[in-house]
Amino acid sequence: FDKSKVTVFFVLGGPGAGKGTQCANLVKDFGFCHLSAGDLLRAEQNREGSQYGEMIRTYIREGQIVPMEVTVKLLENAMRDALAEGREGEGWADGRGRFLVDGFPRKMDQAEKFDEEVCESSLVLFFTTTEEEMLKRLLERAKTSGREDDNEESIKKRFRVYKEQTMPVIEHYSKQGKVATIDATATIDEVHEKAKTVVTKFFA
Ligand code: UP5
Ligand code: MG
Repeated sequence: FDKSKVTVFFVLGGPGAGKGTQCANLVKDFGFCHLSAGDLLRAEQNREGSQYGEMIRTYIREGQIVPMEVTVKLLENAMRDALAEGREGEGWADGRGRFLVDGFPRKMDQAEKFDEEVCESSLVLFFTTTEEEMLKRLLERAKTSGREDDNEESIKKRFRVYKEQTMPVIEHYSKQGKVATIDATATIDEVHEKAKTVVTKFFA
């Protein structure tokens, strides 16, 4: 697809920081197309005939990052489909499809590949809160989520991978001046207001 026709925001933050929740809110405000890398991987894991199903399941349970080729391809396909169907950005005014790419890139190799082969992001929304708060949220969600990685053991592994592999990605984009840090230690509505302000400024 034509890179000049899309605006991509990456959405990062630790496990349970509230990325998915806030993306859903921003979709309503700004007509983004929301693509969660984790959701795309879980869908691929469950897709009949997928050659990657078992591999994805193992990586996710261990909190490890699935080899980037798989995830980048899933995202690229999802973006192409959304553009073809006109799902990107109802209500967008600047003539460019708006995408929130949630939970990606979480490792430097993914970031480099996506920037080179798909497109460069315009902004990184970075939601931060304490590990204690994230653990509390994830254990609460575990009661109903059915996610195989919402258990204390997997969560601890996800925290470690986040610190070791994803924080360098955030530092990398910080140096490019692309990161907007949003304190996510507040109610969902309060965090939403902060995120909305950041995005409004960007489009102004
Ligand atoms: N909640 C949200 N905001 C709240 C607030 N302000 N106050 C109180 N509660 C709040 O929120 C989590 C829970 O907290 C919910 O119950 C919510 O109601 C509540 P959510 O919005 O779901 O948080 P989110 O940050 O999206 O958490 P998630 O668990 O999705 O984050 P992860 O980054 O861990 O998960 P993801 O799905 O992105 O990735 C899962 C796995 O996939 C990875 O560990 C990895 O193995 C794999 N993966 C890759 O390999 N490659 C990729 O590129 C991406 C993923
Ligand atoms: Mg999520």
